[in-house]
Amino acid sequence: MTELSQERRLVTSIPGPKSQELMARKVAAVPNGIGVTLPVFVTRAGGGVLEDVDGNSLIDFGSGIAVTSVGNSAEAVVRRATAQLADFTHTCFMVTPYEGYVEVAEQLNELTPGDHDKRTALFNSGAEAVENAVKIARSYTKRTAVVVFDHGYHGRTNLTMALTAKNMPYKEGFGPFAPEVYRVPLAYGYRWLTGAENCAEEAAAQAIDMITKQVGAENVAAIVIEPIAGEGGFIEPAKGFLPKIAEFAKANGIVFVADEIQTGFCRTGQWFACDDEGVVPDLITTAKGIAGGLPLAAVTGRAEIMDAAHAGGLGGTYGGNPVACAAALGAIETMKELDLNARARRIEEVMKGRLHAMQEKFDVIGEVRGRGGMIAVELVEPGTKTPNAAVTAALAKACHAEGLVVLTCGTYGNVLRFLPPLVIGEDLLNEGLDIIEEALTRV
Ligand code: PLZ
Repeated sequence: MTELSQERRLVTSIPGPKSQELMARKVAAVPNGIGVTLPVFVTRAGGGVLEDVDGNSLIDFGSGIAVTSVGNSAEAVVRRATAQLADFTHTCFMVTPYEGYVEVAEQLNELTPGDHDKRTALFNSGAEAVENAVKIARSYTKRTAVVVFDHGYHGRTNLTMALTAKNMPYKEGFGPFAPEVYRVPLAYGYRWLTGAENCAEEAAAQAIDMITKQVGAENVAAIVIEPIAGEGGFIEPAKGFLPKIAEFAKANGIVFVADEIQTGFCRTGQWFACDDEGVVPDLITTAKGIAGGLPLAAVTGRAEIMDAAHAGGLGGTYGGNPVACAAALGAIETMKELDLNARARRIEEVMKGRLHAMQEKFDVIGEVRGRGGMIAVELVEPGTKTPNAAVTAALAKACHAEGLVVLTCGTYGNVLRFLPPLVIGEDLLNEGLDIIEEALTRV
């Protein structure tokens, strides 16, 4: 097959006629509830581009929501997964095991924060990993309550909907939700009423006060937090907040769970976002970037906690599928070989440089934030902090029309986020930023 050329190329309007035809078939065959951000049907993808059925080539600032960090169809992922496909596709690890699963577990035990004795269990999706982290924490602590945070996102299954903060579109009409879930404040510096300087201290004090007074620390099995809130708006908790919450958990026998499903595996310029403040979680959930696009997820954590669940208490038919495990080993190999942490930090440097300059020029940009290849702008009504969802949607639409895939997020729908594959070329990165700048000029 010919090499995908790393360029933006528009030969039709976006979406083109063939994509529109396919979209009509989608509407007739797939339910409404499965939304589509940009109705362009993809035929091939790699590096920093997606090619569509009409022959357009789009710049990818989404990575399929932070998944293809190593790029689509990365060489080592394809090589290892292909070999595994030819050998065997499935046995069920719980029936007759295979080495790939154990190797992925060993890699995760080594790469995740902390040098304590660890174990890893594999699953299929992020939500399933979070569900299992809660099961494990409850089994270990013999407690039931779970504490989560404002702006948190943890999935779409029943328990993880309960853990997720935002109602629309994730929860509306889908209740009742799982009980014993309690939500506390997150240190969101930009919107903290008494100012960003006081945010970490005050937010942690409020969170701890709510846990001790409203729930009772002795009833809490787990505190589950994203070290950078992803879907909620790429909110980096004010420095000092995470360590304070982790300390509180430790002092009270609560399992501290870092949900690194979006932030993990080099995305933020470090193996895991918790590394940034030296926070060592008891359990860590991973998925997305772990396997270069194949469905795989994991719970990794302290051996004594992970081993608390009785034999046969955890699992699933497909968890740690051999092809997905082979892909994960290929993805991890690629991350190490190409030093994707360094690439992510370079992406941050380029993006923040350009975006801060745009912030000077365009007063709809309230804040530029994020780390590594996980960067966002929060858009506001000029001169205020009032969320500007309309301008956010218009900007995304303008970028899409020019062949740049961007995503929005945020509790208030006013955050434009950028998650390029970490292997994207710097020319494409800059071209994408040019498109964003032009879009800002026009809206
Ligand atoms: N935890 C931190 O980011 C998935 C959601 C896309 P699954 N985020 C993308 C959508 O709208 O459904 C996510 C996450 C964090 C958990 C999850 C859930 O992971 O693999 O989508 O189940």
